[in-house]
Amino acid sequence: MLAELLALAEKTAREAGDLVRDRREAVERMAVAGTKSTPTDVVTESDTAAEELIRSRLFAARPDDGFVGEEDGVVVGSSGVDWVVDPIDGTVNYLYGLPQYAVSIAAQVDGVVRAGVVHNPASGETWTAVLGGGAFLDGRPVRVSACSSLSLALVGTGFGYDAGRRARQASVLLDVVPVVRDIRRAGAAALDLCAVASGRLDAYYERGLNPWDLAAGGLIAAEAGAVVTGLRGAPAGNDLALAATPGVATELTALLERLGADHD
Ligand code: LIP
Repeated sequence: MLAELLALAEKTAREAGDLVRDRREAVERMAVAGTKSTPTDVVTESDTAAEELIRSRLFAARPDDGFVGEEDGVVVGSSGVDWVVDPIDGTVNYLYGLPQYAVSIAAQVDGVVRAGVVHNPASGETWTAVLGGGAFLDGRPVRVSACSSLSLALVGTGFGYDAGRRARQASVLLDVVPVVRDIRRAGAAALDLCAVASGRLDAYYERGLNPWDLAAGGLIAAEAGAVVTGLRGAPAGNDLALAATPGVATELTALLERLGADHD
């Protein structure tokens, strides 16, 4: 069944990816259709159109499933399978025409994420994983890097839409920058997690992620050998999500706990 769920998720992510990419390429400037938590937390017509397409394809194939989507919320199912969907992760990048955004679809079975796909429509790259089956990029196996020291780690991170939250995240970063190789801020959590899975980053951490930012990318990173966790023994989640090579994870977790990165 996991292979079926993954195949459905991948086919649907590619179709939604084509839709949002074609819409983006058809215009010089993408319009903001609305805002959510703050004036900088934007939604475009492509976000909602893609979520509608994803929802209709998944329900056409599996009408009894549940659905958790960034734009249109929750549908409770009866099958035990719930889809956790971000139609465009990295919406601000999408708005500005930066090719760093992704369609992220995860299948949660009895509350556990067991299959996931992250598709970057601009680059065409597609990461996939099923629980216990390893992680893949365009069908080829991927593994995290061999980096085993925080001081040599290339670390990704991100900032929230709330100004106070960003100020707090920046103050944590002030203490992270001097003890790592360098920082990258790419702007899409799902792709940051896949970058860890592919060894393009040695670690990534962020406070404030939603389940749809984290579900598929978190599984892919874990199946590639990353430690995916929160702080103080908590699972990766809204307080803080961290994905890193085993060698870097211990040092980075200890540092972020000491800095209180999991609270404002
Ligand atoms: C984004 C995340 C990113 C984070 C942004 C935002 P969205 O998700 O992918 O890592 O820094 O604040 O949460 O809003 O583009 O789906």
